[in-house]
Amino acid sequence: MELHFQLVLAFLLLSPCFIQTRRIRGVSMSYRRLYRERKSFLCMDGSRLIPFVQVNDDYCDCTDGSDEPGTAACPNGRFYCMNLGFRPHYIPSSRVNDGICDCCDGSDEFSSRMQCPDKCRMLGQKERRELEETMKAVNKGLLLKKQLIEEGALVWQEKQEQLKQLQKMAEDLKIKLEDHRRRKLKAEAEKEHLQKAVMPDPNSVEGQGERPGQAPHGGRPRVDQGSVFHSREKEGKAEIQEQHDPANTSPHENPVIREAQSAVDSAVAELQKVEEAHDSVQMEISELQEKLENDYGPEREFVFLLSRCVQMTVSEYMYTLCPFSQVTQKNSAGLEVMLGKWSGWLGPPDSPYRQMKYDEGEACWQGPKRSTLVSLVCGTETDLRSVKEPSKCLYSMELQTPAACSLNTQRSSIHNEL
Ligand code: MAN
Repeated sequence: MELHFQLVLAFLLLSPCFIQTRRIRGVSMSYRRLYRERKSFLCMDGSRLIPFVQVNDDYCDCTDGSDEPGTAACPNGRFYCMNLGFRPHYIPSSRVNDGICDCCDGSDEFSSRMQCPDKCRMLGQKERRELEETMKAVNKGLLLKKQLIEEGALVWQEKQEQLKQLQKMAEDLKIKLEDHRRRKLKAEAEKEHLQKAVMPDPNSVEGQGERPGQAPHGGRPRVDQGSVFHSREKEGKAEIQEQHDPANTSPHENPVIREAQSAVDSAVAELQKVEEAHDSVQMEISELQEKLENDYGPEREFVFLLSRCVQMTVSEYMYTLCPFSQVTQKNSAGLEVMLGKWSGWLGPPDSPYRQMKYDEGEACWQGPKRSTLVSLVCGTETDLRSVKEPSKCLYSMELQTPAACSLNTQRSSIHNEL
């Protein structure tokens, strides 16, 4: 019985079918046609023609390693893992029978002490389940993205209206500004006129040679126009004096001039207020215009982010990302540091919206100015997924949002599986 079994085994081992299986081990289906047991084998680089028995005989004959795909004989050989039920792939031939399971079907350890069970089906099932989850998430993300695009359209409209209002305000303020400039000039002219009326002509002979504050030839003393500092007592006296003898009163003690000066002062103050309001409206306009000029994606899918800031706490720091604006970091003592201002999209040319750059942040001690790279990934929520500082003062964030979902995300996931 035992002898019979040994004979069957010997027959099987020597049968051409077995030899072929052994010879073509580690070869993909598409290359199998090059490994034909009844013919000689031509090295794939065309360098040598060898008898087929020399294929996978554990001796390297071809310089490209193509005669030994199933052994570790050639340093540049590669072994094909069929991995049925999962993904086929190549491993370097040096890993064949090295005691480590590389192929999930265990085919690379065909004559080693290592027992490699076939895990491909299980891995394939796991990956397909994960893929289904991803696809569900992407599909959900794509639906949510539609809502975000609508939300973004409203934000866009609001911003446009805000811009119109600001521009109207700026126009009104400009008119007001001109009006206040005129008022100031008028007040100044009135004051000058009144001053001239109570003061002698400085160009007259009488006024020549006079020193500041000195009375020209017994005339009224000249006082610096800017100084209107009097004691109340003095003021009272001056008013009385003027009532009796206006010619004896200094121009600044003269209530009419004082009134004219205060009219000038208030005109100046009013003008200043309007100028400040105009400047701040102009500043808001240019900030808003700059925002509206940004690229928010082909469907303006990222506009909604203008009205959102996202936060994440990592160890002692709280990070805040206000998209298209800035990134900050607050420590536990409440000290806030700027990690970068919006600079632009930085993704690769085929998907530029995959990365945002924020730079020109607060300078790092003995280091560069802080800057942050934000990677956008498809997710069903808009939130920070991670924040890291891979090197000192250079930060990286992962922002998940449905706005980053695309059919490509779906396709690339499917593509991975094949
Ligand atoms: C602060 C933080 C850190 C940074 C150091 C650099 O502590 O901004 O993220 O690494 O400064 O000195």
